[in-house]
Amino acid sequence: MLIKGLGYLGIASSHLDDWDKVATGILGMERTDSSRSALSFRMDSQAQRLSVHSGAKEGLAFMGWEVEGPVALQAIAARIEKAGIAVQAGDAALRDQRQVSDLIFFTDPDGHRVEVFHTALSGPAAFAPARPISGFLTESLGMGHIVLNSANAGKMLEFYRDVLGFSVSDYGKLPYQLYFFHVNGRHHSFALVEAANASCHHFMIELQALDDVGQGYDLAQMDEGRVAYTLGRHINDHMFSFYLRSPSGFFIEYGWGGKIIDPQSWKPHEIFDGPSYWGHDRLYMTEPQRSQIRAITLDVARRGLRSP
Ligand code: MBD
Ligand code: FE
Repeated sequence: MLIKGLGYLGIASSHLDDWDKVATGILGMERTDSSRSALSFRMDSQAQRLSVHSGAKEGLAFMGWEVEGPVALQAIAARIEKAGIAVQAGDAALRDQRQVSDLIFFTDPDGHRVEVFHTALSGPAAFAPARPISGFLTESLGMGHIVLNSANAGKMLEFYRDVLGFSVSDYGKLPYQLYFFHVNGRHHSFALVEAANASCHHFMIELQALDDVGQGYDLAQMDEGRVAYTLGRHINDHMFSFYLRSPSGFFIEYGWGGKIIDPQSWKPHEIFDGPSYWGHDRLYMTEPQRSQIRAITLDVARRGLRSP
């Protein structure tokens, strides 16, 4: 696999103060220098994992996917160009903004800005979380996962699988199409959900301890309207998590205990049993929508399904 992980994410927002409060106060990320009219957050030894800059177009601004080095960066650029998509090289100013040695960027079939980089710079000191969490699970697994809504899920699937080389982990067809992809041992680093419009559904960051998630849940619950999905556990990646509403409207999944797969032997398969073994009640939905999903989850429980 040329791409080896989700390296960083960028958000455009007109709510920088809220982003600062959520990212540090609830998530426990470390805010670094914010003198560039943008907020920058660390999650580990890497200098920057999440950046939020002020912008009118609220939402996901870019994804940064990591490759091993300059040879892999050239190889992926050639594949993207061969697929008929224009690729641009990042200049010195962009390399500095992203804190990477080199990068390219282009637009995916849904119009999302995608960056591919090699060699993220390390921060000047050890990672210092803003609240006492045990830390984030990153390293060879990348920053976490990102899930995109798409009205073009078929086209997006072809691009990410056949051009970028992501591997399908599993997929669901009903009630709507869902595709999960891996690029390393994390069950999924990327997923597509069939929807009316292209946007970010959520990104997930994974904690090293279950109690980090529980303590984050307590903090999120003190913030009226912040919790979007209650605690629950996913069927495919076994993630124990809750979701909060980010200041940009999309969700952030805060998880622990996600499944690690062996990419060499993994075979993609269809999934049928809804998203969760239990929990993940979508507090933001209308009662009829919630009860429909609750019925699926209660049926899963009645059949005794659980993480092995
Ligand atoms: C996930 O991580 C997820 O976010 C959804 C919606 C379903 C399965 C696993
Ligand atoms: Fe998720």
